[in-house]
Amino acid sequence: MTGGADPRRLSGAEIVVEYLVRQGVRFAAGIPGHGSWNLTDALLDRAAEIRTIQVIHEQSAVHLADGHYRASGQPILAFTSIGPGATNTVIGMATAYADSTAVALMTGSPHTDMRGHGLLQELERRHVADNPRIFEPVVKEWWQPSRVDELPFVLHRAWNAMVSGRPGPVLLDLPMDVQADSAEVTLPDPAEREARGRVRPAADDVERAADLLRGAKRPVIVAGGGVLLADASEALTALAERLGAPVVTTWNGKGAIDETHELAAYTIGDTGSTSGNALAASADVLLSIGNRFTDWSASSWRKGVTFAIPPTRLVQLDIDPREIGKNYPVAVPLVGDARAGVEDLLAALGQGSRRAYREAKYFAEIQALKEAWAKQIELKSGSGARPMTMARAVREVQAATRDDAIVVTGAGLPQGMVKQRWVTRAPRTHITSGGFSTMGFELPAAIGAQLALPGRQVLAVAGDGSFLQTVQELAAAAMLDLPVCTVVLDNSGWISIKGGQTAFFGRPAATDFLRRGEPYSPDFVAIGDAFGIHSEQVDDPDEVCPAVARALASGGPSLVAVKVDRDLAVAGPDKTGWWDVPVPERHAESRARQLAGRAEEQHR
Ligand SMILES: Cc1ncc(C[n+]2csc(CCOP(=O)(O)OP(=O)(O)O)c2C)c(N)n1
Repeated sequence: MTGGADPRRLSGAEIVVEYLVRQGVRFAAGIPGHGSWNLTDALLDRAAEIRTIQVIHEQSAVHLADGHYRASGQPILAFTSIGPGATNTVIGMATAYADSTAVALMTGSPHTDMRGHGLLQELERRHVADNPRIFEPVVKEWWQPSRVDELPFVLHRAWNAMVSGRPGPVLLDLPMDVQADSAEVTLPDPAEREARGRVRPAADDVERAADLLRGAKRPVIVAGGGVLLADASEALTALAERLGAPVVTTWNGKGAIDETHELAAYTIGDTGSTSGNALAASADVLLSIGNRFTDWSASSWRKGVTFAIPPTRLVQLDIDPREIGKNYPVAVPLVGDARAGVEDLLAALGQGSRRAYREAKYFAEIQALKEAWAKQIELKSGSGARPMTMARAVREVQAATRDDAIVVTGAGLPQGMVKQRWVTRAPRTHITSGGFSTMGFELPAAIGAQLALPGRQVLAVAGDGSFLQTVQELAAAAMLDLPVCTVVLDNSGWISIKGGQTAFFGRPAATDFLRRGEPYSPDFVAIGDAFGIHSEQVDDPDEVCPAVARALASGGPSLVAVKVDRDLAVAGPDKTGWWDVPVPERHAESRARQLAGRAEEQHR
């Protein structure tokens, strides 16, 4: 990397671009406008280093950057004009914030000397140039410099905030005159500014945690998204083997361990696995890593369903001290990086015969629980019924892919189905908007993942409702000619919502897509054709794998629409835990169930 010793005269936009080049950023995704003309002009001069990617909606620019980061660990830039373009990104930033992923967003802002006058799309009635405050709850930091010579400082501060500790999105709201003005500046050398190294938990805490784990009869490891963010999978697997502990995963933790490993006990929570929940709930010592115990993962904290803490004793490892003890009492807190913490635990535990656990009764129990779960999922996943189950469709889609293929999900039944039934072999190959569960995330995030890893198979697996929220990005994929394959699991409606509403309220409401009383779907093949990409429709379960294989072999963007069963009995993932949904008294039975469950919840 080049140093910043010599002062140079650069415009604000050039400073931004030069800094990004020094950080190794390879892409800038967005939609230009008045507010970012200077930036896109400066990007033209550095096109060899940073490629500008056109999306069709600004939400997608942020999802694309997010997908790039989740797949590769490398942040890129998303950019917009001022006002509506900027505001269009809020859902993307919220998605990144919920899941602690690094996204750099630059939005345009009014000229500093015109602030407050209502220039362009300025929001100024409460405070001048107020647009960024819309983002306040969903960014780690936001900056709005007023002078060009502030930029070198602002850039390294913002970058550091984005990637250090618990990562998160940051916003640079850059006035148009600041983008245009020039100054003599010395650009920071990133190497001299970055918070390098991994934060290690306190040594005495590590010793106490190791003692607890050493003495455990039923240890369980819960891996959250923090394991993947810290690239801790290898160490985690070694620790699991050292302890003979099964590894269960949250939505974002899926992929922390190869799911074909004998100690992988799958996902937890309400649409997790029976093995994951049974083991986590009966652990004597639970080691949680980079996991924030959300309601989805913890079955709304109902005791004994996914967790029972106490009597389980909790060792909680997290980079963010604010997560420690938030939802459960902690026996040993470990504040630190997931990989450093796991490596330190391994060192403290010392040598032990790695695979001796196979002799233990506990191991036999783990295997029995895994087998029972495998048998259970076979019912829907192995079904030959027509219309096909979504579970079968997911199995057939995976059958057409390589082990290192990346699957991206966003919301609804496909998100839960993939979590529950896709066999994830490697870290960063299961990408989902876990915390925010954002409809429309799949395709743009898949484009970002594909840009990051061109040699990989990348599939966006979406429901029809979710896909239609960002369908326009087929144009982005087409212009880039990327081989992203979108699989639409089409059940003519928001069927996850219908299922939930029916289960909890006894009747569905405005969730089917109907036309003249019949289930309605647009012609997805015609949509693919209209965008000029390979597209197919499949109704027969035996045809899904060949169709996806053809789509992947087409070498360009593709769309495979799969008709799946709408019948609620088979439509979704298996319910494996508990989810607290408030219902009114007029739905007496359902309310009684909710109140009974609530009485056992442990979050207060
Ligand atoms: C942007 C956004 N809006 C609303 C929701 C609430 N929501 C979650 S799943 C879902 C329906 C998803 O429908 P579809 O993608 O067709 O999948 P299905 O569940 O029908 O299989 C909705 C409305 C959400 N998660 N994100």
